[in-house]
Amino acid sequence: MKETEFSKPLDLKQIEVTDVFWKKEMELIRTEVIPYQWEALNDRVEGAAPSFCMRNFKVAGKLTRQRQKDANYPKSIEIDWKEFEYLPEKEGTLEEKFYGFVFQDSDFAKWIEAVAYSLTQHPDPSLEKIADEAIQIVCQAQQPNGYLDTFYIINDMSKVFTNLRDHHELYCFGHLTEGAVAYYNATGKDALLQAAKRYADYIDQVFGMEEGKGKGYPGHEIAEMALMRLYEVTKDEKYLNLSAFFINQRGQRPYYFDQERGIEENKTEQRYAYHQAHLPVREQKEAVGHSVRATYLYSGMADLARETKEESLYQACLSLWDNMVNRKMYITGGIGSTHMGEAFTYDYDLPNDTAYAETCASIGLVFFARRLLEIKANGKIADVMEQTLYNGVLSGMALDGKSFFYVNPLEVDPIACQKDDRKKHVKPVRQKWFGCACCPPNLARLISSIGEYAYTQAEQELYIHLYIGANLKVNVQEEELIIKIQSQMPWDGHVTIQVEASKPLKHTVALRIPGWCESYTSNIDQKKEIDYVVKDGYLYLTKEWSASEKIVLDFKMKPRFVYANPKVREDVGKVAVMRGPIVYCLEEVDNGKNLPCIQVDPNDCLIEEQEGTVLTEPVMKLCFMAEQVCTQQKEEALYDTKVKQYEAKKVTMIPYYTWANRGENEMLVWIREKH
Ligand code: FUB
Ligand code: ZN
Repeated sequence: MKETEFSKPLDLKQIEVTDVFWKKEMELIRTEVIPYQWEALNDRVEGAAPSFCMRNFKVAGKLTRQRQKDANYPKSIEIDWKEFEYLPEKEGTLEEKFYGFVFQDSDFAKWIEAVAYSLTQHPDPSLEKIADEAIQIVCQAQQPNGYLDTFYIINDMSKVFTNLRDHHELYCFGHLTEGAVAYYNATGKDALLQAAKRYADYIDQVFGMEEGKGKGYPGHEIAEMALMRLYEVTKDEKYLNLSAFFINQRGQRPYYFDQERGIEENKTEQRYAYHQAHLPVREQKEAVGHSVRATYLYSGMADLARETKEESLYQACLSLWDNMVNRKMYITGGIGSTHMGEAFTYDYDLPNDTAYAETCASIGLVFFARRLLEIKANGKIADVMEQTLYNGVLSGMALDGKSFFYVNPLEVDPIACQKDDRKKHVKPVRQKWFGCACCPPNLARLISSIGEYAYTQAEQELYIHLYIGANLKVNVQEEELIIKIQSQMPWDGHVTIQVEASKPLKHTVALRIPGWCESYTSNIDQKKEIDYVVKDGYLYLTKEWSASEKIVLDFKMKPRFVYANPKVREDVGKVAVMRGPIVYCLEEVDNGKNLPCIQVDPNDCLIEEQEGTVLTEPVMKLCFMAEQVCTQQKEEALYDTKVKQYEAKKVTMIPYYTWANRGENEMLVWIREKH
């Protein structure tokens, strides 16, 4: 790994997103998701599963104050711990009880993070006031020693950090820290950051290599990358070291998760892999276990590898990336093939109709991709990041921003979701909210910080990984380059980039050449003869920029049939359709029922591009002639020897992310191929 190739995301304050496509998504987050989520966090949404999140913080704050005033005030309440062992969701009625999942605190943390990003793009004093008040409520729950997790503050302080495997304290800490750093960066206000630091300092006293400290690590990762962010903003090496400790400790024998239970190693136990704790991280080559946990760990590993320039850790990240995206990823960027443990299964096992493909897992994949790009730009990694964003991530949210998918399948028959237990996790329509509301706020924080994924800066280069329209202020040799990007992605590959310098400035603009385009053209101020180098999927344009110059790029975008590796048993004899980064699907509302009865001959098929809408969303639809099995008028036998007849049928495909916005109906990504 070469330090000269390292880059970092631009500060969101340097970015003004102007992109038609992403601006609309960001506006949905700002105007729909953030206010709705605030109501949900306060249990004010009629008909939605209550969150209990802010309520838990208030109860914890009250207990913290009472315990400070009165040394004899009970430090625990009577609870049946068994109830929390594997099923953390608990209903109760008593005032001073904890409600919801053990990780309910993280709902606030993700919300405040999204608020922070949104404020950088759209200052909003009344939202900021609500956020400041919420932060106050959260900070009041903090213990004098810095501990801050409402589940244990309310239930029993004597048991803190006794169940790292299941109880998510370090997960909630991680989210809290990410939210705190984001809010500080956006507003300069540090109340939450100070709280996160105090909590981190306390954790640092409890865990570490030193004698007497615990040797544990998070059951659900995220603290690793959160601590790296805390280190970045505070420059306090304590946080870097703590992150490194958690990463290095994972998978060491004897297994901490056994030790904390006081049990012997169980050789047949799958749960080590579920937590990515089966091996020390540098020996891990295969993405295993719970897919969100995995991507969060790998993101933390990439952060650490970059910071410490450790080649072996970086190589482990690359192996895990390779296994994940080349053997375990749906074409949509979905990961996690089974709902059992929300997990990866085995190589090339990608069932379409029982897929889990949690929205959070795709988001985690995007986190990991960006971090790998920070270490070394590579077009193939950016391609996956783009494909995941436009498909598996965006499908998580309805076009109006009012409902969400947790699970993102590639084939749906609504009746199966009702009647087949193997598919009950698949919903044919998005839900307003979830008791376990991890995905919607995760979407909110990713979408509202999309600029951090599109552009990164190195000493000599500005990288444009995603063509998202924006005005950027880039610092170069203590001067400023203004870069104005205009693009119609994902519908059109024409991009213009205006570079403005108040005095001549030498810098490289590194432009990703999307893997999906067969050919492209580029020019500066209409001069075709430009000096550039192409490396690892990027076009490096180095020159002395002066006054105002315009780069024009044309990435040829046309529909294409895509085949899966034949080892993907589910997709043998089937094709998917893509255009640019967009994956397409058939929906019943356009094509009638029984979508698996449709077949297409990719070698004899002219795809017509049709500008249109799905509801009010402007999209490019694809239409072509296919065939469909003729169904007889009278009842057909379940099995017979009659050769089936096919009739011509014109079909319409819509972008995958727009499916299930027009009511409950069938959907299909992989279409049967006619030979
Ligand atoms: O455990 C916390 C979050 O809830 C996970 O990241 C999601 O997969 C969901 O299980
Ligand atoms: Zn989720």
